[in-house]
Amino acid sequence: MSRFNEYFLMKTEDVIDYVRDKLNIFPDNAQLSCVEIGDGNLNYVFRVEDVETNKSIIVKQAGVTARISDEFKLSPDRNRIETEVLILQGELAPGLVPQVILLDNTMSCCVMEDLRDYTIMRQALISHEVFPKFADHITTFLANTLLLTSDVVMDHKEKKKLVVNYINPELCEISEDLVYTEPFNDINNRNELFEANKSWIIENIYKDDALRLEAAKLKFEFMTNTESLIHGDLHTGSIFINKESTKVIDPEFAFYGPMGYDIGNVIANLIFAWVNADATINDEHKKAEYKDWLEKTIISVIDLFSNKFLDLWKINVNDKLAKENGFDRWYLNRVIQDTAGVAGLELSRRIIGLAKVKDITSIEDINKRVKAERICLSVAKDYIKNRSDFREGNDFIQALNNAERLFK
Ligand code: SR1
Ligand code: MG
Repeated sequence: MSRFNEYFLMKTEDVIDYVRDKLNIFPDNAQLSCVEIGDGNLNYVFRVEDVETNKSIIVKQAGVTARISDEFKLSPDRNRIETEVLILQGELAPGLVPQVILLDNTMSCCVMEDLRDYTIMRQALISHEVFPKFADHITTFLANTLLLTSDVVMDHKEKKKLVVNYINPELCEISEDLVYTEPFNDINNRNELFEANKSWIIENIYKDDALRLEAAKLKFEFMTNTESLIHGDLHTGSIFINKESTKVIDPEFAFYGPMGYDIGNVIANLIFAWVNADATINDEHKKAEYKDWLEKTIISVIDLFSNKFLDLWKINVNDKLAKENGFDRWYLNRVIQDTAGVAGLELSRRIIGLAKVKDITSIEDINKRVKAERICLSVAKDYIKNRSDFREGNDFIQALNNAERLFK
């Protein structure tokens, strides 16, 4: 009887046995090595390699608590959700997610292709690399996975079955708390403010009742709008990239929620890269060039998404009433407004809350980090409070440039 018939959290030696037991990928006599390479907040990620041929695969296992803290008790069922969603997204957006090799619900783990020729996008952006094809790739991913899983396109009963299959209460609760509730007052006592910005945040964020009211509206949109099967955590740490190709990974927060949640996360994380560049590139010409590429990318993410969404709508819409003239644009406008709101929430929570991003924490100069955080929080307030004014990519950049001017 296999020792992998009952769940336990594996160590590297176990993972080698596991791969030999479950898969026929490596020859019986192959010498295998295994290292844990995960740097996310929740799971354990192992690379298993044939030492002789360098052929490798990834084994990802979910624990019963988050890797970042035992405070978060989490069902390992998130591994099933992640793997099933990867398979579905691979059908809807071919080539834009990694290949799944195995799903094992008993061990709460999955095996997938090793993306060795790729870098985690956050790291690459911090190193100021450009990816000219990113906007095109990510907008295909967003438009396809979001619109094609919605009621606009799907048979409504089939869609409801997916809503049930992807109920993800524990991971949703993390987002409800960390993204929506906690950044706007320290209600759970978990926020981690950068000391030099503490009083500014208390004055400009915690004391802004109108901002909290808008966050409340967005929170209940997130909790009640079963619009599309969303990725649920689409930051630049969930993207593997190189010059030619983009792969979206880690959809363990996936559930049926509002489309704008995914698009807003992409926008906010490009803005983190923008403030990082502003703070860390010394050569003024290179700084301007890199910020300009990021601005153009942000504009393209919104505008290409909108074009692809409307094109896909024309071909795929099935609901009879959704074919009504003008409904597509009305619907899209709502998604873009929600995108602005979510971008503002993500910008706020990564600075105020406990789950930080390296783009900000790696800024060593205190004054430059203060400025970077204040730009993010100022544009965040604009996105959240005035979200109904946001229609096009340019609107997002104008708000960013307005926020930058406040701290010149
Ligand atoms: C306790 S988990 C903290 C954060 O890490 C994940 O990547 C999500 O973004 C979550 O909010
Ligand atoms: Mg993740």
